Amino acid sequence: MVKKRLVINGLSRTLLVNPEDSLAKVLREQLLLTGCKIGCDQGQCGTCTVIVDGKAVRSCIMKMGKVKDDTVIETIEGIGTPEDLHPLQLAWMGHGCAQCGFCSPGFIMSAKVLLAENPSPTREEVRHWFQVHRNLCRCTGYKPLVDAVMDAAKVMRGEMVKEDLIFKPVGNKILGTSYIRPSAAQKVTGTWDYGADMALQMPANTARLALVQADIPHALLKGIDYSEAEKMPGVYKVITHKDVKGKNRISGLITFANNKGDGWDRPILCDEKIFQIGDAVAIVAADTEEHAKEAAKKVKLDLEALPAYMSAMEAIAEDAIEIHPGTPNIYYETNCIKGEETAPIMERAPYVAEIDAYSSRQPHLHIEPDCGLAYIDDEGRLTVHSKSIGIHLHSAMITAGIGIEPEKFRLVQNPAGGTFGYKFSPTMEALLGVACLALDGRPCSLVYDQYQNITYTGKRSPAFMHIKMAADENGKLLAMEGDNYIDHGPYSEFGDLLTMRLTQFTGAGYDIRNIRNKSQTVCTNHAWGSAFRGYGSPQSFMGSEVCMDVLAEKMGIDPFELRYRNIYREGTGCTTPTGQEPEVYCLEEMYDKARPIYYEAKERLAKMNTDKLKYGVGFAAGVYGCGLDGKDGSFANIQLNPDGTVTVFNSWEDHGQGADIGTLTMAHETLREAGITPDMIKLVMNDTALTPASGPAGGSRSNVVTGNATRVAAEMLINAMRKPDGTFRTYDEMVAENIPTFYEGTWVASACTDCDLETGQGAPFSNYMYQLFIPEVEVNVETGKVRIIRFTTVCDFGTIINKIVVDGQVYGGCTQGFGLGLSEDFEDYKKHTTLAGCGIPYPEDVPDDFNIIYTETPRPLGPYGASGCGEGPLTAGHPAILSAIYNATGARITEIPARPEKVKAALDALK
Ligand code: MCN
Ligand code: FES
Ligand code: FES
Repeated sequence: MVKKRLVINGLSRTLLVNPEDSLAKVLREQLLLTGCKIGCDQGQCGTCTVIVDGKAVRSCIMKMGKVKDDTVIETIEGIGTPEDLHPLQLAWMGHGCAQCGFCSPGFIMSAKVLLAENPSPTREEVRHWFQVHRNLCRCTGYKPLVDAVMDAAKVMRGEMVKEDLIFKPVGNKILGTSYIRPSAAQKVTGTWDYGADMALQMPANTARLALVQADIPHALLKGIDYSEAEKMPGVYKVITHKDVKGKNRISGLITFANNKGDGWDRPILCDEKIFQIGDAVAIVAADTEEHAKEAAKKVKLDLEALPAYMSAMEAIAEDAIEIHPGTPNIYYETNCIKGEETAPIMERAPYVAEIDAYSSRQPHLHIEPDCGLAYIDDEGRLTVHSKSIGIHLHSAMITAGIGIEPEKFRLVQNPAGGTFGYKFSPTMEALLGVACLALDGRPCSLVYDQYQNITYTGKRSPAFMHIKMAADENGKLLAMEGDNYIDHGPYSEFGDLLTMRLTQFTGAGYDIRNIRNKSQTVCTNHAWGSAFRGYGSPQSFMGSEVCMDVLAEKMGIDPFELRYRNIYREGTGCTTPTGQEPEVYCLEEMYDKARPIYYEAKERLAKMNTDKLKYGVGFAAGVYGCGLDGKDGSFANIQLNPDGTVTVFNSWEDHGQGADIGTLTMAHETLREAGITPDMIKLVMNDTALTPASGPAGGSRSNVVTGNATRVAAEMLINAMRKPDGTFRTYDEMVAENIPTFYEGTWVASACTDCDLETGQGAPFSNYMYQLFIPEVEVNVETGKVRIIRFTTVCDFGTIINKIVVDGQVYGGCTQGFGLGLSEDFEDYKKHTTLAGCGIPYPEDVPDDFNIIYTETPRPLGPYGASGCGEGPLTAGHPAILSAIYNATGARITEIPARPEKVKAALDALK
């Protein structure tokens, strides 16, 4: 131990510290200054940035031994108060920069130093500053952050007043405006406590957990020896499958009856077999995290290695053994069978294109590592807090496995630092539940490090797409065929649903009357497949959008033109691939807006080419459905309080997208009729003990489905409050007249139908979102490096509920599409284990010239005309980038990510 005298947020403090500990650890664990967040703990993400003697420092890599006495340290907690926020904090709120908010404190501290050194930076200088300080954001695409710094700088130079940083509503209306989300102030002050922060606030007897994980992908588990581990310092218990009181399985909830598995394929703690690297075999519970981790290293596993199938093609080979004995490795097949037989059409058609394409195992790269905690609550319920984005769904998936009655189980969502869908899979929840019961109810916490977070959370399932399309002389699409495989990893959860998305979205956006498209789900030993923003559509469009480009090339027409000739148009009888009538016809207007931008870029870029640098523009279109298939529904409750305020209860889980502002706005738009203002609406969200089953926040369904349920609840209350003369009753008047003050709103997509299991035909979604992507790229032909220099997107999400939220969804989602197209992957268990190693885009990888154009076609079944928006931006940006690379160089790439070596190889092949 050493004694240090430090000046922290203006006050002198004497601390006793371990010189080997990082500054971040001391700030967080000794001083509970948890605004300093740990994303990577290895200097790659900047979430831990604090100011040390005037410099922006990543405190996770600064050892206390190096921090001298009298060092002046500033953290986010020291730069503003709720009444007097720093201009950067206000600007962060005003520009919607705090989506999940996990990166916000680090960015703000970093920017504060920048503005101290350079009060008038250019946008490029801001971007470069964040780049060299390794500030990462996974949600915002960076542009709003640069906007915020530029505005804060103006305020600090006296050119703008603080008040103008925040949107203020005119009158009592917030729908369609940039009203600030309720959680914004906590996020920018570092007081929005994520799971790892809450874990630090737990009582002294809390058990800290560490996992014993498999280091090979496929094996028989013949024994677990934890005799040495048990004797290690601080250890309370080593928990194995023998301690699990229930079935020890997570149910994958088979969605479709023709699935060959039963969904009970995933152990909570491995008992007979290891199915993938990282599988949890035991949990060590100890007094500190360090003790738990040290002891975990002492657990010895007796494993008999089995052949490992690391891709779909390996797992379907004839000699491959069944990964789950009794269930074939290909366990699900879906077919899109629409219109006439396609083979004769293909034969006759003047133009046919056929491609093989590969869509990669994209990692989610949420910056907050997975984490959670468990305890027994005051009503004796096993209570788990986690990042779950489906609290009721997950309860149903794990209670039997843990061995607890559903009514004795409570799941609460913590503030989440981004999930992008991986939290559709309930792993952490089941491990915590098992541990808490095995420890006789002792509270416990489990926090992954970034390595575990990357290697042991679900991934986007790779797809091998084989697509064939035919057109007539005029470029009218005649037919489409497909034969595709999804590599879903070892666990079946939602694998059938994902594969069904290939039936629903391959070829979507175009009037194709005849389709035969077969897709199969394959069990492998690589990372398990979980939901990821866009869910099935990036794979689908990697097939059909790339094929459209090749078809246009065969016909000698522009790919934009081929698409335009085939889009959904009213009165033509066109339908989606599943035979559903589009709910609106907005594509023509969107293409009309895109056309001049695309052609202007094409002409301009062609003139910019040099020997070394080639320029091109690409185009692709994406469509996505809002909802779970068929008659998706949701619940939301509302209550009028004695003081005239209103409380809304729902389980619209928040990844960071803005469930809070969504709920507030949906309720307010109706309640405002009675003079209720936004500050009179309280939100109670995401706790199975308190909030109704609104369904998971996946499939971009919440704005439509839970938004509608919230609207309906508000309408029920307003109708009850309305007096015959048109004025509204107060709470006291309601009580006096015996009128209930609590209402349960519900909404169901009643016009929808499930897709037929034989043909895939049906009307699965009440609403769709539509988006066009126009990237402009620069390709260095010497290195193969591709840079996106400008990006335009045209979107239709129906009525916009909150403008900065939707802008933020588009910037962030498209940026993930850039990563998908160019850099991100999780394939190699040695290389792809850090945020940087997985290819996450840093600020300078994303263009600042990033433009969003909206058309707002009201949706008949959307709340106030709104559709969803979360997933549209990650549908088809990547084929658009490949199309731009082709336009620039003539090299056709059909596998992502198009990393430099792949582009270089394609360029060399041209020669
Ligand atoms: N919205 C709006 N107007 C519209 C449509 C949507 O203002 N016309 C707002 C909604 O109120 C909501 C947000 O946009 O705040 C997204 O709405 P919606 O598309 O309904 O999606 P969900 O709320 O169901 O959120 C889930 C969706 C998915 S599936 C993933 S994955 C995802 C995403 O949203 N993960 C995210 N966005 C994310 N954003 C962040 N920052 N972090 C994630 O992990
Ligand atoms: Fe410190 Fe990532 S840089 S936590
Ligand atoms: Fe930046 Fe979520 S807001 S990581």
